[in-house]
Amino acid sequence: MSDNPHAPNKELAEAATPPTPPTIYRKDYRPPDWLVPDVALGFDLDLAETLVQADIQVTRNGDHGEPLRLEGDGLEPEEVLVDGAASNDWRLEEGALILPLSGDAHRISITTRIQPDKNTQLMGLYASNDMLCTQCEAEGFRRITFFPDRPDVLSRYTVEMRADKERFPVLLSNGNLVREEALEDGRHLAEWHDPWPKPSYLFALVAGDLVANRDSFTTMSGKEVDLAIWVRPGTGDLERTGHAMTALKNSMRWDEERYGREYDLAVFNIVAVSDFNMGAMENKGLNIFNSRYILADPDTATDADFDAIEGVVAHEYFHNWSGNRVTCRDWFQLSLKEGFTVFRDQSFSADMGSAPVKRIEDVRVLRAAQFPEDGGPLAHPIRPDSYMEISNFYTATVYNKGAEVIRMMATLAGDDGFRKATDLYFDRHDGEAATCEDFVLAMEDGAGLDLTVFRRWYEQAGTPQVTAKLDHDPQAKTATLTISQSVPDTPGQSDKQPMVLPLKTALIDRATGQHKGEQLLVLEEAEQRFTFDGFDAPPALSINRGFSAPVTLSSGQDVETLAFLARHDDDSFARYEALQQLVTERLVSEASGSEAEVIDDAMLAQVFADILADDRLEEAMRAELLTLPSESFVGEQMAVIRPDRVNQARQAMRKMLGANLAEQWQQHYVKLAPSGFAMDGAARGARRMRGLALAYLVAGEVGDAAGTAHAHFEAADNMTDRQTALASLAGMEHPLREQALDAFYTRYKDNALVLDKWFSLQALSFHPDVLEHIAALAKHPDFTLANPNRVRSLYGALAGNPSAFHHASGQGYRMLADMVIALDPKNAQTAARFIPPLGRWRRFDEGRAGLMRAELERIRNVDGLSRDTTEQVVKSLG
Ligand code: 0A1
Ligand code: ZN
Repeated sequence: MSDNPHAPNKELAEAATPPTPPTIYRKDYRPPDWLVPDVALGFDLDLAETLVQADIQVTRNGDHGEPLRLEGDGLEPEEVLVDGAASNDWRLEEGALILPLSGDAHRISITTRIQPDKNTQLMGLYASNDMLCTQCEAEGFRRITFFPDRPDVLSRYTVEMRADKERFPVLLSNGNLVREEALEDGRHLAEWHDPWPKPSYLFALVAGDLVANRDSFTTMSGKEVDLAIWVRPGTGDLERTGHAMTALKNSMRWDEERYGREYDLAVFNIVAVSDFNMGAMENKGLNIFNSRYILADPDTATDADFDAIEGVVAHEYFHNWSGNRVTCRDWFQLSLKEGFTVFRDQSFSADMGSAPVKRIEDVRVLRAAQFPEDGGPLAHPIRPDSYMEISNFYTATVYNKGAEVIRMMATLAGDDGFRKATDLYFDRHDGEAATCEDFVLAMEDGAGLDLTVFRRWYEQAGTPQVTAKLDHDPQAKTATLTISQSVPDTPGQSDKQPMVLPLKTALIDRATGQHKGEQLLVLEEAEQRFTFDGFDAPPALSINRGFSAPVTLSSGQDVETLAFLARHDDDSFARYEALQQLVTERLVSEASGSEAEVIDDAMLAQVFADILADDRLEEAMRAELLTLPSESFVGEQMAVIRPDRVNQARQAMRKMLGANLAEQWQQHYVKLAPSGFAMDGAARGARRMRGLALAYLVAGEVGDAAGTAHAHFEAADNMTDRQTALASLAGMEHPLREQALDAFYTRYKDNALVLDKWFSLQALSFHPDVLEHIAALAKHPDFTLANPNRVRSLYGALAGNPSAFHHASGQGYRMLADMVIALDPKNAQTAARFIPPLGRWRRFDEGRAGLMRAELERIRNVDGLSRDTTEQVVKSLG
């Protein structure tokens, strides 16, 4: 404190801003001082109190005199033994236990006591529906016992679990079950051993009253694997595990066929839990899932839910090799396992269903979640250079852009080269904690590539902006393509280098709709020219086909050319893209009042009509093509986002298309009416297209729209149809709205996952009173901050509904901030995930930007704000 009487104001202001957590840098990585080859854990499990005994063998790693540092978070050791003798020669430092050791190898035994049912953070050991389960990635293991909780310390685990047999009849951990015994006082014991050395973040246990869907799988070398998916008894959940089991077996076979990777234990267990911060977790041999990614039947889950389950089950299974057998050296390398595994699950889903549709969906997700992140205050490279809280880096950049980076390498390598490279990567690093650089080296050595320049994808954040211009020379009969790129500045990074961009390209003859073959153009410089011979007339440019590079591309082609591509491009992604571009340019121009030349109503309706009449199209692809870009995506294309104007323009376009093409929508609606329920691709495609037709009929106010939607709702024999109809009704000012919502609630009030949908679809609606609805839902007896799925169902939808969130009153921002402040002390990880929408404030008009900033500042000033939320808020304020 200063003595100067005039100074306190500034000092008070400084004192009032809570401290910023320290930053951890990638460049500071040092190998661990101590290794832990073997771990024996003993648990006396109970909801209120669990006793943990950890016996760890430690060995000095290299020649140094550093003490043993065992991380801890909220733990007090009850007893510390060194080689069996009690020790007092230890201290706690920032929660960690520091223990000086004289020799090079010791056995350390530590007893801790934890309270699972008080663990609202859902990290470490916690209770969910009277079941005990764990979540250790990234740094949850240190909430269970003191340990070198970092991914480059790999240990063999033996786990002895003891618990009351009646309340916890099922005891699961990683690896294989080696012993089961009855104990006194109604207790029992199970011992598990995992022969594969693993980092502590892959440790897991589950104890509870559970039932299993059991199956088996024979691996490519003929080994039998017992499979089980565990759920709560008496809930109807067991009957909802069939799809996940099929997905698991398909994943196991696919990884053998496509990557030569075989499963490596005699059992594979999956447990579904209701309270989970993320989607699922790949713990060795014991995957733990958010129940929404396991449970499905046609009555309670949509076709999209079925797809998500297939993808997440595959994702977690594929981690057994890309993540577990080869793990990460440190958390900066997270994309090593996540980007690669997302790429693997995307390829799997593409093989299981329609590859072109899957590609469009993956790009939609990337554009909705990752592009805004890359263009905002939280932008970071796929391999970040620093963090305050690692939980904040499970991002769309690390996952989805990371997958795009792997995809580009796969494109450059070709199928055979890529397989050689992944074989080399797995063989070279099996049992190791590797780096992104190791992966790139394996790509270079295995596929014979030089990725020197390509490595910039790991270093530079920001979405490259690409411009392509096609010039035609009628004399020389050549077409010349000039492509240029620039990578925008992002926090802490400016003056960036050009990236390597593999751009699949075709030049399409406008008369025949044909081209002479797709070419892979690889752009490496800021600007490059490519000349093509043999063009009497200017061709149409089909570029970045299949979205071969994750960039924003403007080709400056006129409306006629884009409309031609939307009708004729033989690459479905490029076809989709052409129509998206036509629509987006029109909406942006309307919302920003620009004079640009854009498609008019008649021409747009004609393109839609032609696509509606194109009988070569699969229904799922037709629906994909005819789905308008989201309000958020359109807003992102504006210099200053005007959410209300985007909403008006988009709604007007839906109405115009609905009304002008009423007959065609009606025809499809009738033609696609099912004769019975089916789950095959064609039936699902038809459901989707019919749902889209309904949405356009409603938007166009064709006939009795509410009556049609309500009839659809009433007739539905599956959740896809029911939800589509209810989403339309939820946006209407009509008595049938309440009637349908009430009916849905009454029918599903005991199914938490379906109730989540009930919350979401009301909060996502186009209803004029949506904000009041959300405020009322936040007070609904079924709303709770204790369950992350429920929080996301309401507040994720609020943040995802621009009309509600960006309401000019600022009420949307306030509601979100109120929730973050209430949730942060209970569950920091989940709370912090709601900051990025507020962090987008710079992109909006002054009024909204000010209101958003004010909410960030209000959150920032909360006493005792978590490290998770502080990091996101501080960076968002900039
Ligand atoms: N590795 C998991 C994601 C995950 C990360 C952190 C968690 O903590 C709550 C949970 C899961 C995956 O990629 O599926
Ligand atoms: Zn993952």
